[in-house]
Amino acid sequence: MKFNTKTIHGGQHDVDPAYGAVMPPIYQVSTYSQSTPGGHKGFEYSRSGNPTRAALERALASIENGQYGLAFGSGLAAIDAVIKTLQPGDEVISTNDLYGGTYRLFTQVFEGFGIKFHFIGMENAENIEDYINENTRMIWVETPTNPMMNIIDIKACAEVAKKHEVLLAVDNTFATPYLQQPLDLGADIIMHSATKYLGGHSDVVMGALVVNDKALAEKLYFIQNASGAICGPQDSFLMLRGLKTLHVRMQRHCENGKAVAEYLANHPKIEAVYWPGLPSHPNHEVAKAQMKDFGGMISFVTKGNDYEEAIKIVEKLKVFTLAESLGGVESLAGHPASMTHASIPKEEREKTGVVDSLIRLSVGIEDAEDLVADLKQAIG
Ligand code: P1T
Repeated sequence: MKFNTKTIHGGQHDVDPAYGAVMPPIYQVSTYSQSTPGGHKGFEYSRSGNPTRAALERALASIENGQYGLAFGSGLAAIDAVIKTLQPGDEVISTNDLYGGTYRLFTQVFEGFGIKFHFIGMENAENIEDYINENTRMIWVETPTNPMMNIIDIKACAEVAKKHEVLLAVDNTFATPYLQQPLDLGADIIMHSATKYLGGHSDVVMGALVVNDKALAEKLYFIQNASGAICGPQDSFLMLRGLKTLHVRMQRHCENGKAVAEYLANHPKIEAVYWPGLPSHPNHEVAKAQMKDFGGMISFVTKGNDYEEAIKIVEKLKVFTLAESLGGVESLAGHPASMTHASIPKEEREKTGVVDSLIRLSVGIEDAEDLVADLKQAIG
């Protein structure tokens, strides 16, 4: 099956043996009858497994070209499960530009349990080798990064990971499998904040993992069940509904992203535009090689790096809504320094470019002309 068919049919055979419904029913149930202890029909308790969630988990595995999918109550719950496969004393090498909540989970929760994180620039994958030692267990990559839109060469990272026998985990939230498929490029774990493009309608908070290795899948399933950070059947249904239009939504996000990025790049008041589709982007060639297109996430700074001006712009926008999150059909604007990345100390975030005047756009699927006109009236 090709990708656009998989988003609709992947893992969705025979979802309703009783009546042949084409969407899986919402099994709003916590428990299942047993004829004798252990004598059940595949499900015994909904933390351990639920038919609606199972249909979603098969769909997630299918669109990422993986064998096993797991769905969680949020993206951070999915990351939490991955890091719980490690032990005190283990080390992780992570992208230095990443979602503020991931940084907070790593530094303020897991460092307290004795796991060490190195945050480094990975645009050159050879940098990673400098930080590998006998305690290294995992490389954590976000690409494109949030919010600076750096592109990291997944294949090159996978080669380093294989050479040193450590796992490579890729947060594929910004790209989605429509644009890049990290397992095919050699990654071991794909993670998603499914809240974003996979759901696509700003109505569900959810996380996802996809892996190919059976032993790793079993470890993650054990943690999913033991720690219990699952998503409910209603949210699983909404996520499945969202997934079915992922490819058509992504195509429009990319088209509108291009129109907005080009408008901003030619604006005399704009200092820098971070979008991997611009030939001036420092990792444009890697993006061209590993991504099908360049997505709808764009960050920019105005000339003079003026905090007050950035705040005025986001307040003036009318079609773009000032809000956290991204990846929905509606366009959003955010101010990372005070919103999504406020949990990263100022001196740390400024090292990677997350300055007080940075604005992040999640370009939706409205008419591009309206989006550009909105930016025009807000920037002046
Ligand atoms: O919000 P949650 O579903 O728990 O996912 C966390 C997360 C993980 N990874 C990336 C790349 C993310 O962007 C996020 C969440 N990000 C936002 C809420 C945001 O506005 O950037």
